[in-house]
Amino acid sequence: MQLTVTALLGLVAAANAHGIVTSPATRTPGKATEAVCGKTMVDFYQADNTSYPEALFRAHPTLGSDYNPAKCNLYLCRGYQFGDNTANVQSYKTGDVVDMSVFIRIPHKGYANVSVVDTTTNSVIGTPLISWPDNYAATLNPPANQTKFSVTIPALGDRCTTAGTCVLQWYWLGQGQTYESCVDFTTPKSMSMKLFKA
Ligand SMILES: *[C@@H]1O[C@H](CO)[C@@H](O)[C@H](O)[C@H]1NC(C)=O
Ligand SMILES: *[C@@H]1O[C@H](CO)[C@@H](O)[C@H](O)[C@H]1NC(C)=O
Ligand SMILES: *[C@@H]1O[C@H](CO)[C@@H](O)[C@H](O)[C@H]1NC(C)=O
Ligand SMILES: [Cu+2]
Repeated sequence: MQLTVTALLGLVAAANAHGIVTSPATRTPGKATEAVCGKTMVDFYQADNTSYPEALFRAHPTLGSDYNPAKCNLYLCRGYQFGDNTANVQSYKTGDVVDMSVFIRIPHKGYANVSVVDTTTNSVIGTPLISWPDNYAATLNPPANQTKFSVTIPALGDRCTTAGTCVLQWYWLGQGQTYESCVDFTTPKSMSMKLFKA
């Protein structure tokens, strides 16, 4: 059987990549991501959405002039931009329990967590909502509670009222490979106390 070079590269990429959040819906790359991360990056993740930046750089040591590292942080939501994901914004409120599912294709013992991240500053708001300090995805069939779990939305004040600002980010670092998946969400604006006094 004849395999084209492209098909072979596809197989290698598929065999190399290991994880993604499958539910709730996570950011995917499109035109807005291409505008700041470049076409090579978008093609790479569209071919295998479980891949990771270390593999991207191994395959493409220089990403080309359409990659703008000042605007494309490959370690925040894999670099995927909100502009491609405006139709996938969840509405949560403090105390909501969010069920999450993760697909792990290949194990890599490491640590992982899910945090609320302010994407404008790439900073974690508060502390991780759940974390696995040292034994995440260590075996081919990891404990069910590493791939199906829930997190509770904390009090966020008014920091997450604008779509695109806040994500629930799943972050996994296993054997030098970093994986992120981001769920965009908003919480409602808190009512001003003045409303009650009037
Ligand atoms: C990832 O890619 C697979 C295969 O193309 C597709 O079935 C799946 O829906 C994608 N998942 C996400 C979260 O984009
Ligand atoms: C996850 O499940 C394992 C057993 O498979 C158990 O030992 C562990 O305590 C559970 N962890 C949590 C956080 O529930
Ligand atoms: C979450 O885990 C990643 C690695 O998996 C780590 O780099 C990061 O510091 C952790 N975040 C927090 C807030 O602990
Ligand atoms: Cu690996």
